Amino acid sequence: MIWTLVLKYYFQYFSDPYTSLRLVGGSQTWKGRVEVYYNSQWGTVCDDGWDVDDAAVVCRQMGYITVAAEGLTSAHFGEGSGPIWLDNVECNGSESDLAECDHYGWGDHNCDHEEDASVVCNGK
Ligand SMILES: [Ca+2]
Ligand SMILES: [Ca+2]
Ligand SMILES: [Ca+2]
Repeated sequence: MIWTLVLKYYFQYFSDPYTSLRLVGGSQTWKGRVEVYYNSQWGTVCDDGWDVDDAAVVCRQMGYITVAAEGLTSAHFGEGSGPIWLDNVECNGSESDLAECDHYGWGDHNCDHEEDASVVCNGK
């Protein structure tokens, strides 16, 4: 019984390679290019289908308020490098984690870095 619980927590916390988000290239901490840490590597999000609902999830996940969250396209805060982890992200806006939203699958995309997605959260 206890081992079932231990295993459950082990898999919950250590087997999920998705860990966190950061915003890069903005003049304030609450805006920038969205970068996702997955499989020990920072990567970007493609702008295909990127909209305010997706931006709201990023802002909420990072602890910013989501009113007036904006999703920006076409590498608004500059192009990232490394893998493009997410494409065609479809959040309904209420998810607590970007990884809960529908998308093509980690690393599966038809984009390049000039399509990197960004957000502007509404300050703190
Ligand atoms: Ca695009
Ligand atoms: Ca979307
Ligand atoms: Ca796409």
